[in-house]
Amino acid sequence: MVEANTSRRSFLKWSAVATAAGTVLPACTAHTPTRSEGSKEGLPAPTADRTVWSACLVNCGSRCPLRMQVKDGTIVQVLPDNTGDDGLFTRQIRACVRGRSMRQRIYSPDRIKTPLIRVEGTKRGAGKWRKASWDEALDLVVEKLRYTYDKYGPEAVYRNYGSGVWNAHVANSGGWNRLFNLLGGRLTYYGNYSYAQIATITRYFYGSEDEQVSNSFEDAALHSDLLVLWGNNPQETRMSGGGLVYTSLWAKIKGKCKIIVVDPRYSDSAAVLADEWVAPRPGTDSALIAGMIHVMLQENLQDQAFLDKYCIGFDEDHMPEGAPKHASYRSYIEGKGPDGVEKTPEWAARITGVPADQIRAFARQVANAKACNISQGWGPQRHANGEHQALAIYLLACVTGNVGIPGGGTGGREGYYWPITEWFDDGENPVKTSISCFGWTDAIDHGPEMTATKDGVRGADRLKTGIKFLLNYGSNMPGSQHADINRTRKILQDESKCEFILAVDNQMTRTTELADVVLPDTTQSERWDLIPSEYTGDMAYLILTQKVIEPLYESRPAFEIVREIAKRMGLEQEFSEGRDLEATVRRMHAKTVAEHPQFPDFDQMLKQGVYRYSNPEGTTVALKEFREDPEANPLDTPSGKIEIYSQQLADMAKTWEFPNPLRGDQILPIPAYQATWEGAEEAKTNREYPLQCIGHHYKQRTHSTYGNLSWLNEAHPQSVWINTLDAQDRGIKDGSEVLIYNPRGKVQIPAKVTARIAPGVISLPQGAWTKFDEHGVDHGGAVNVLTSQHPTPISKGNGQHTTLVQVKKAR
Ligand SMILES: Nc1nc2c(c(=O)[nH]1)N[C@H]1C(S)=C(S)[C@@H](COP(=O)(O)OP(=O)(O)OC[C@H]3O[C@@H](n4cnc5c(=O)[nH]c(N)nc54)[C@H](O)[C@@H]3O)O[C@H]1N2
Ligand SMILES: Nc1nc2c(c(=O)[nH]1)N[C@H]1C(S)=C(S)[C@@H](COP(=O)(O)OP(=O)(O)OC[C@H]3O[C@@H](n4cnc5c(=O)[nH]c(N)nc54)[C@H](O)[C@@H]3O)O[C@H]1N2
Ligand code: SF4
Ligand SMILES: [Mo]
Repeated sequence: MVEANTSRRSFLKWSAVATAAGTVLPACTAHTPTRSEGSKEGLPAPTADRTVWSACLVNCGSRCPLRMQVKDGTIVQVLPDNTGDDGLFTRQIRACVRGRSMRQRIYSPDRIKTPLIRVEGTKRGAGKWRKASWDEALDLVVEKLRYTYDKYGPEAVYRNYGSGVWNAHVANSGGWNRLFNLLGGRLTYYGNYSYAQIATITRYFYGSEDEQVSNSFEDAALHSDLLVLWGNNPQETRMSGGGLVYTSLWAKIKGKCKIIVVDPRYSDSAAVLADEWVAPRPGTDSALIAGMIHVMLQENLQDQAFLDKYCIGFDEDHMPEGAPKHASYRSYIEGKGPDGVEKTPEWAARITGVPADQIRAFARQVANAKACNISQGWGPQRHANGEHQALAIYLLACVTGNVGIPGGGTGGREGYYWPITEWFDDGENPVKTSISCFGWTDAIDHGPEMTATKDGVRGADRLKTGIKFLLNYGSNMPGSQHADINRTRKILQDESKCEFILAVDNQMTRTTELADVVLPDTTQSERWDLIPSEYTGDMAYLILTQKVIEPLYESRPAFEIVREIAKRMGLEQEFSEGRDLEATVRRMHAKTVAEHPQFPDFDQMLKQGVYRYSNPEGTTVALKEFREDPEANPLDTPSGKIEIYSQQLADMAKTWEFPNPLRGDQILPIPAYQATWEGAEEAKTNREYPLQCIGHHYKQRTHSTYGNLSWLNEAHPQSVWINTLDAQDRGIKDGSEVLIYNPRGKVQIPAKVTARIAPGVISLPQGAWTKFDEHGVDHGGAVNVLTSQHPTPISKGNGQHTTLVQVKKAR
């Protein structure tokens, strides 16, 4: 926490704001709304003098416009979008409970008020700061940048993964990427924490460099008779009214499809949308699918014509040249492969916990549907065997011939129409070496030991140097979101490893606490930007966000911070071409309009705030061309077909190294089930840590963002979901304080005892802020105190839903 750093001027400014916020609080929480003119919400009329468009732009997969009510330079109320309607392609982009709490984030006591420098001689994370002037702080950053480039070269400079300002046209990079590129480049990362496993593995199956999305929910609503939400929870993870919370509900209410949810947790999507719930143990979906395909083969329900024409590797008659005998997927199912085990529903039931009869019934429903959209979320692939979990779900869509037809899908995530607006130009990074986004703590700890075939270094055989200059901008990785927080903190506290850490945020977080210098960014309401939609299905939009209020305290928009650094390094003209942030935003908008004249001009956007447009093709039907003519439109795989057996993966299995392999560290050429370290099967035999712990994405926060607000803590408290039977065994009652622990850490938090989670599984919603006591026990409920940094085998990504723990009543 920052104390004693606030200057008198900013203190006075702060008290004024606090008082203003204090006086208006009741307006927001009042329970006596009267329907008033100008307010569609039925809220009390705002006592504001102006309404200005802003937005919530956190990385929740959507973006929501906000209509800020401003009085005397203070935001007194936050209202959602009031344009659009309830049409499938013209929907209102209503903010969720988080965006509507924006005012509490803007005026939070955790706001960073001035630049801060860690007090010399104190440890990183000790929380001892001295207030610095902008000049002093920026000079220090410039000195450290020069030193790092001179002494270690550009590969030692790293901007950490961070999604706090995701996808804003300017704030997304904040100008940092452009600056680094002008300075000679930086070590980059590939992949992301969201879907590293599926993004990497897809190229071997469908041949695309990213995940292969499925048909959109709009398409499902109009054309499917069965929608399977497979580890996919749109009601909680896509909460914008402009996005999938709405289109999935539309599919339920107005569509003709039945909905099945496959999730170890009875999620909000299961509660709101599902006709049926299938609850496999985490990390066992590929076994469930093997059991289902066994049923289909026994009953001849597979779409053999599709498999023969569009795929290789399903059976022995369609294998690539040189593949060994009995290596096809069908041989694996029939027990003719190397393991000799037939994948009957009973076999699958023992691994997954799903009863064999339910597996049979589920298989028949999927196979007999005329058009079934299997829509895969990213929960299943955020596991130790995530790559093959994702492949197996793709496979089910292929075996049932649903790929490329209206109402069907690829087995990937629901499709979308990507916004077409202009992006800030980052320039080109001269450094071609990259690491997996999950590999940065290793690159700090032992960078030069990291190689291509062992650690997935790309663009070079090995790293030349470790990371020496770390930027955390809009990122809460070090303190909250990366795995194994205790290990991460320890690595960062060793100043001989990473020599300089810069954090740029607007809240004092568990990450900024670990930095050497902290710079105060503004919130979105204190700066200009263009914000596109993201995963919103077939309707896209653009929001012009304005500087609603003056930057609080001494904060500055990141873009202006970077411009100052560029100036000190003699690069201002190259960096900004003489434009400030507002001018940069205006220019980008002008470029968008020049390319797409249908977009309203800037003055019109100032008035209307948000501009909607939709997919010119109607709804997204993924791989339609391939389905129509696979010869003319081959996939980018070696065979041009869907590769259920991948020779490339078989070859990688021979060359990639796993020096200290854990169970599951292997590369398989087919989407077979792999038991893993800390997986479902290990849970059954591990007496010390017998519970599987996942950490779902939760309504209270977007990751850690919004996690420090009392309104949201009250609306959606942090607690650990535990099954009634597991709780009974341990004498735990609903609301009891429990200790969750494993060798990596300890968390103490109230229990939510519920039948809404499968026995043997707990879920501690990810993203909570740690609150360590003097014994190192976290009372905030941060799941990453427990998770492992061990990377997944192929993408070297984050299997953060794979963790074994024990739970007991806390004394
Ligand atoms: N165990 C576990 N861990 C996970 C996951 C999981 O499922 N389980 N999920 C992973 C996933 S999918 C992701 S995407 C990552 C997300 O991890 P992060 O990208 O680190 O996301 P946040 O925790 O929201 O942190 C974003 C930071 O940006 C800051 N911020 C917000 N607005 C601004 C701004 O305007 N300017 C600046 N400078 N900063 C701002 C916020 O205050 C916050 O500190 O977490 C990953 N971690
Ligand atoms: N409210 C809110 N919304 C968010 C975010 C947030 O933090 N809060 N984060 C955003 C971001 S960056 C991302 S990447 C997405 C994440 O979106 P997802 O990755 O899809 O979200 P998760 O909650 O990790 O997983 C989805 C569901 O999968 C289940 N699950 C976990 N393991 C398994 C498994 O092995 N098999 C099956 N079948 N199901 C499993 C979980 O219980 C959960 O209900 O959400 C985005 N939206
Ligand atoms: S968190 Fe996402 S859904 Fe909620 S208001 Fe913000 S952008 Fe919209
Ligand atoms: Mo994510």
